[in-house]
Amino acid sequence: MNKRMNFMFTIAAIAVMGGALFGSSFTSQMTGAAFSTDVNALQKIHDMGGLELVMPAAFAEAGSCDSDEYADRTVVEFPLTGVSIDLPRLGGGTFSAMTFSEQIPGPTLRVTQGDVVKMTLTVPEGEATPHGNDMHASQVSAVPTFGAVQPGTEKTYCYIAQVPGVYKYHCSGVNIAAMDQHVLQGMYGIAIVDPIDGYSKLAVEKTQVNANGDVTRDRQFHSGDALEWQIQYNQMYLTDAGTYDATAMFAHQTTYTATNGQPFAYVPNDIHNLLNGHPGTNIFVAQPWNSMDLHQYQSQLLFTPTGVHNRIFVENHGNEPVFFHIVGEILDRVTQGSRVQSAGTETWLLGGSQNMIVDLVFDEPGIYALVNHDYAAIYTGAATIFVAGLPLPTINETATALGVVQGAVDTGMYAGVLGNPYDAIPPYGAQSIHHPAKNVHCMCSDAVAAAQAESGAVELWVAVPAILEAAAAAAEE
Ligand SMILES: [Cu+2]
Repeated sequence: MNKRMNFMFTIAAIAVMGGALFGSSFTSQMTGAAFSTDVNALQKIHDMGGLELVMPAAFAEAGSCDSDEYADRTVVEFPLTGVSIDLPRLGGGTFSAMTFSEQIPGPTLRVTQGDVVKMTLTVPEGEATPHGNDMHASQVSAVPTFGAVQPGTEKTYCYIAQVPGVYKYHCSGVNIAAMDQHVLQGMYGIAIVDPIDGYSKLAVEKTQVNANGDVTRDRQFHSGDALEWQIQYNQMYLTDAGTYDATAMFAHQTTYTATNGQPFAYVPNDIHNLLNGHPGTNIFVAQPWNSMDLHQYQSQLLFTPTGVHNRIFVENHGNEPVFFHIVGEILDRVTQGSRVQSAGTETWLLGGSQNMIVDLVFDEPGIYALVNHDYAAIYTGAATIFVAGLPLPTINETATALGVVQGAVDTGMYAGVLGNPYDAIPPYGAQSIHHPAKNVHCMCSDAVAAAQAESGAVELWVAVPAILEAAAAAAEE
């Protein structure tokens, strides 16, 4: 069996397993052929365009938005577009991305527990393939709700977000055929469901020496309000031409590990080199997206003050586990759904399609690397740099010389001057501490980047050279 045949067989086998799971009438037609190498039977599935399940008429109403249960609840609309575009890949060139609304990950939905989500997926005319949307925050019949939406059409379904937490949403492919390709090439995102009674205050474990000279516990409490982040992991499997490499996927041979759609999305770059007073000199070893010409794709840093409650929404969309660890820090609390799973822990494990909320306070100014502590993941893209406080003296001096340091000093972090990357920040909720500024950053089309700028995010590739030029001119006078 050649590679391509092997690939087609496996896809078909998965499709049939999915059918068995859904108890479809189609599965019974396939009994006996499902796991054989009967290519004719497999060809039949392919010709059918995946699983076109025959459902009883009553099921056709699943996910309807016309329900008495929805009266008196807040309805939150969540429109998405399923569209294929080319996006840049690490090391140059592009890859054949599949996206929700021209960005990877797709837009983040944020609702409060008990809200109704009204999700509409539009697939434009001319799109090469149908798409679907499986929202893990819902509890509805998967069939036909998550089924394929044909090009030139749209589909809406509704559900009540009953359980708080972080939830993946992802393309369900063409009735689950080619779902792997659609998700791994970019069709994924998250829904955040805030708890109806809010986020709890955070207890951080400390010790102190009391008046008698005894070392005692000194638990410190922070309010439920927090500076918030979103970090989503996935694998990328690419051929040299930038197309999806199914053979690599089945062998679990990761090309890159994407953090919010981009390997090494949050590490230093040209801008930080310039502000560090050494243009052209890397202040870190790994700076793979290192040119202001890369615009929204240039990597950025995550800035946070010390002593502040951070809340990180984490989702593992991928095929590999995530061993979530922050070098130099301890995770003060880990929550899944409405349950605290751990407090004061070094690393927390997320399997595929699993999520958590990490609460932590950075104690000392410095550089902290958030990693998937799987070495294959770290070196293929799962390294994210948090800069806590104002630990880079040269940047402080440069910013002072430019007259822009006050913003950093006032906020206790460089985001006061540089902003934090747009795509690392979820939509604000009732208990969000707002970031002082955002900068334009995403694995997205120019149109999405322009929309970020329009909403007030700073285009650093425009702003920083302008500031430096003005400073140089002022120095000459
Ligand atoms: Cu799709």
